[in-house]
Amino acid sequence: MGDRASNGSHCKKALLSDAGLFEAHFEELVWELTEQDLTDPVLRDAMNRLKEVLLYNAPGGKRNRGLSVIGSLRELVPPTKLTQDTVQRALVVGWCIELLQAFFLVADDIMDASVTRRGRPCWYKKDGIGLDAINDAFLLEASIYRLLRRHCRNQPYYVHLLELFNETSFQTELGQALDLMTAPPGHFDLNRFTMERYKAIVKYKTAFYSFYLPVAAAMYMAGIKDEEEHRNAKLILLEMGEFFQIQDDYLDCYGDPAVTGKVGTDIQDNKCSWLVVTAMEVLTPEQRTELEACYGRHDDASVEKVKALYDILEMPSLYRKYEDESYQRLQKLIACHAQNLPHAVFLNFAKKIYKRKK
Ligand code: DMA
Ligand code: MG
Ligand code: MG
Ligand code: MG
Repeated sequence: MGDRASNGSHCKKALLSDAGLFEAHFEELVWELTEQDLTDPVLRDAMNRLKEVLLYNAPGGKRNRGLSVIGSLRELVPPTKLTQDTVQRALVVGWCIELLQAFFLVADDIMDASVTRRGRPCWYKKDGIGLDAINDAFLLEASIYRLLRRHCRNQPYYVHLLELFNETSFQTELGQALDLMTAPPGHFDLNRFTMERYKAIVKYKTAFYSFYLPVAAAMYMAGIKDEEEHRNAKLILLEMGEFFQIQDDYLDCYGDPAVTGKVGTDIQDNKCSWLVVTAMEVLTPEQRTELEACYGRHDDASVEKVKALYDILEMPSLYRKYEDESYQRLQKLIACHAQNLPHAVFLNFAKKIYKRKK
């Protein structure tokens, strides 16, 4: 198995799109992580477990985050300067972001008591897994740093990437902390659902890791370290990230589980979702009393009452209005703040998320 990079596979890979290349690379990374170096025979069972965890939890997503590392790098570096090795490394860094996402999702599904993810049972819901999934999440996180070390250790941007992944993980964990403490089970006080709180939660739990991280990684790989450039990119990307989570919240209630791959839990979980925060802004006092009596409850009748109220308040049309406004805002931000960075870095990303159904 040691000699995988045969000429044959290189020829085949030359014909693949970035998405195809990205996909094709995964198996090799799993092999590296589980078979190549830690060969102590006493670890065999643990390594088999890691392999199973990687195969179940890393693939199967939309890949927006992972693919945008190579996508952004192609906008930042002229094709003649983009070596085969650099492309390979961008694919690895992209997979590191997908692993970070898998790490967060395995834990998030336990904390949110979710049932399905990507059209299959959540990992912790699988027979015989349960809370052992907590350690599996740690393994997914550790895998990131093993890959970065193996593939990028000699690159001038290695320390930048390490700091970026560390900082972004911390920001996401702070966001998850805010998300969880704003959804205390059994507390039915709607006052905590403010737009200000909402924006803080989504900026930290979603926007940094989903939007700034992949583009910032590509910028460091392209040798762009300037703080002002990063600040500008962040401004645009965090706006996109906020909208992305608003979509996620909308789809939690209005999405088709057959398309999103997950069944919503935000109402039952008492979450500070965009829907409840926006509803709070337009409710009558009577409707507010009704919402307070049903939100955060697990029985189907209560959940249905909340959904009926959302329909009466015309949340789908408020959402579509918000989507249009957000898109306009984003175009302006790109025009004003992209400065030296190619607009395509941001526009490519925007194209993938606006009007999404999953
Ligand atoms: C997701 O928030 C945030 C992270 C860091 C995983 P969420 O719980 O709304 O996500 P999902 O709807 O995918 O469970
Ligand atoms: Mg969740
Ligand atoms: Mg969550
Ligand atoms: Mg959600």
